[in-house]
Amino acid sequence: MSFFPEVSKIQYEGPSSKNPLAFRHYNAAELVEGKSMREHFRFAVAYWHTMRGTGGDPFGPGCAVRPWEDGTDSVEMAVTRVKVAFEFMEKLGVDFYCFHDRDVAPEGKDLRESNANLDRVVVALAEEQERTGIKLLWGTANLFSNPRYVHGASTSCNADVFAYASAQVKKAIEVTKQLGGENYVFWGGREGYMTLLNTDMKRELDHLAKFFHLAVDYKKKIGFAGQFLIEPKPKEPTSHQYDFDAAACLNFLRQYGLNDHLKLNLETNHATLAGHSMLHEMIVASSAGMLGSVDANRGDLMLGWDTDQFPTDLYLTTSIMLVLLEQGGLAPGGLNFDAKVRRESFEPVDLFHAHIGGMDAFARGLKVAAKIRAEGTMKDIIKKRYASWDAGIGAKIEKGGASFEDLESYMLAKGNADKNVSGRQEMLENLLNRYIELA
Ligand code: XUL
Ligand code: CO
Repeated sequence: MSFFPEVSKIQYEGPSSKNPLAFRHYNAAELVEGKSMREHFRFAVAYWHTMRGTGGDPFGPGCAVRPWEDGTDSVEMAVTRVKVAFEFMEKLGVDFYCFHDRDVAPEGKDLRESNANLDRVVVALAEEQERTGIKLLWGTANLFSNPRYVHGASTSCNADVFAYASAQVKKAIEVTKQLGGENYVFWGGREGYMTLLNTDMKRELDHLAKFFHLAVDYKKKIGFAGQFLIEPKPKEPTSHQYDFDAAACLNFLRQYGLNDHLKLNLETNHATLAGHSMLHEMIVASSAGMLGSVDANRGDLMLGWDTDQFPTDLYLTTSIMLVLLEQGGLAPGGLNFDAKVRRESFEPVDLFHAHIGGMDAFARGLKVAAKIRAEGTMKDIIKKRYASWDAGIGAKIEKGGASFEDLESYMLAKGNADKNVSGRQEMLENLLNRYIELA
């Protein structure tokens, strides 16, 4: 039985194709810089959006047409949905998926029943992974939807909630390991505050760190070899989330001695909510050796919330791919489409259009980035911009061989600094446009 009878396996047809259900740039086996596109991207489908998104918003209920749904949240429905998900991923040709525990299996009346529900669905997931070869990029726990998490999970004022969250994460890590998950993600859904009038920030941060240390201990104990990742986001649902941005997360991890155990999972819409470009976040994380994975999406610059749209912007995908090529890839991380179709795009086929667009935008970004790197012009311009540091006084300062007194004597003798040269921003923007035209 097919859940998407109108769609067959999506093929690469090349840039001149006019078929909306074909790739024009993503060609899984094509080599770029000696590596196949499949290996570069490690694309993943986000189960929560693609399989559980209904299109509901604060002004109306979901209106997504999903013929396979029977209107229940039963375990049987969850098992059927696994088959839908894998047919979708097979036809799309992605190699990975990601889930929260509560996306794949319904929450029960208590922890015991929730764990049992999860176990039943994990059997179905394992079977489909085996049948298709599609793998789990990362698992995670939903520590934000149930009302018990109203004040947060590990940062809740209620110690019992911390205990519940720990038990839930313990199970989620076990299941991720069981399914061969290559990473495990922590996104602090409500780890933050709505008002400081009722918040002991220091105590909450200490608890957050305690929670991560417990997770790290358990990971070691059960021999889970996957990479732990923390996902920065500045706000929404709380007015201030503790994992604000890459820099705040790095500071937190270092302050609490966690930096050898977790890397970052960066998301474009979270970067822009923090007032940063994704490129900024990528460079902060990558230059610290802490960029682990990417949630690929985009926001809407007109709107101040997390719209989780599919990435289509070539400047964005080019900038992401430039950093990934520079750091030698993302594995064991990958590019997870943490993105949802718009409420108005309510037919099943829209899920294909959305992912095809995202994958093509990244393939094109990869080609542009590879071209930029092959020509080397942009890198040379940056290198030349810092030429004064390669010899003379610059080299001396970098090597630590110059004190304030030395620099004063140097400048007293010289009288004034050498003239500055133009930053050439517009010329560089034009150059970038040329590469986008060429690729
Ligand atoms: C929320 C978000 C999450 C995480 C996983 O904004 O990005 O879906 O990626 O919990
Ligand atoms: Co995300």
